[in-house]
Amino acid sequence: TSQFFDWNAYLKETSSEAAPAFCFKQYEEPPENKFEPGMKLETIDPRNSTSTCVATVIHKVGPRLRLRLDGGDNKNDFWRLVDSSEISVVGTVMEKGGLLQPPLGFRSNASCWPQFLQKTLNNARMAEPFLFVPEPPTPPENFFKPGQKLEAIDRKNPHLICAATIGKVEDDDIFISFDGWKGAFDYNCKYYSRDIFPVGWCQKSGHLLQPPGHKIAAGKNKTRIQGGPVMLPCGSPVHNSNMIVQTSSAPTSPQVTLIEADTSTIIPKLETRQVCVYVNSECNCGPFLNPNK
Ligand code: MLZ
Repeated sequence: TSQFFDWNAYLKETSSEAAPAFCFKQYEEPPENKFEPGMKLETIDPRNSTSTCVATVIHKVGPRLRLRLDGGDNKNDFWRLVDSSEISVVGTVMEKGGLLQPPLGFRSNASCWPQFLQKTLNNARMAEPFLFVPEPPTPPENFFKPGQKLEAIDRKNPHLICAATIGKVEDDDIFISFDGWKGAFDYNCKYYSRDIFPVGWCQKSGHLLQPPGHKIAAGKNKTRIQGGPVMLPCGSPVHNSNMIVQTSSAPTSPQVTLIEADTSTIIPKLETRQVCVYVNSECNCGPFLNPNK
């Protein structure tokens, strides 16, 4: 089970405790996900909460579904749990006397919507009612305490669930801070948010958990290396949009340390990890590095 983040060791290392499961609006056992890519369902348009739209399952990970609104674009996919109250069988809104609406940014003229809808639903594979799991109960009050650890969706990268800590707790609100990321991804939410999970949820549900980040202050040599050194051919462009490269100041050894690389966008399902890159000082460093450093 070495593929899983060792929460026990981390809790010890940080002398902290996990937020107890009863704090969360999640089932103790993550629900089964029997949806399949291609199936259609009804959901609230996340960018326009007054519209109920048709969506297609694009992908599934553990109890989560990646959804795309029919008639919309492919840049606004979003994720829902199989036990979300925001998804239902196609036909639900009509039963209640409502209508299926075009998504915000519907790709053609609004007058084409009825035709588009008919076409998208014709011969579609509908997600059957038994696939939808009722929403778990809401805990009676906010039981979270500052300092407790949890697993939380990174709302800027919603495919990721990461190690996090409860910050300020006030009334129904809690502050979620992501371990090792210097506040860049932190947010406030309700204690009954569906975006937060107890420690161990990812492992139980077969979802990847992002371990704490290791942002390193510039100029300090505090790199914690998870992966082994990677040898690159001389002059390799060790720079792309997913990497931050830091050169060491020692003039005799132009060592380059790649302090952060999100491999998830290059190789899906790999964790964000740190890699150390050594550049041969005898040769040309390529177009992306300053040879005088
Ligand atoms: N590669 C991205 C993702 C970071 C994810 C952090 N999650 C708390 C970045 O470095 O910005």
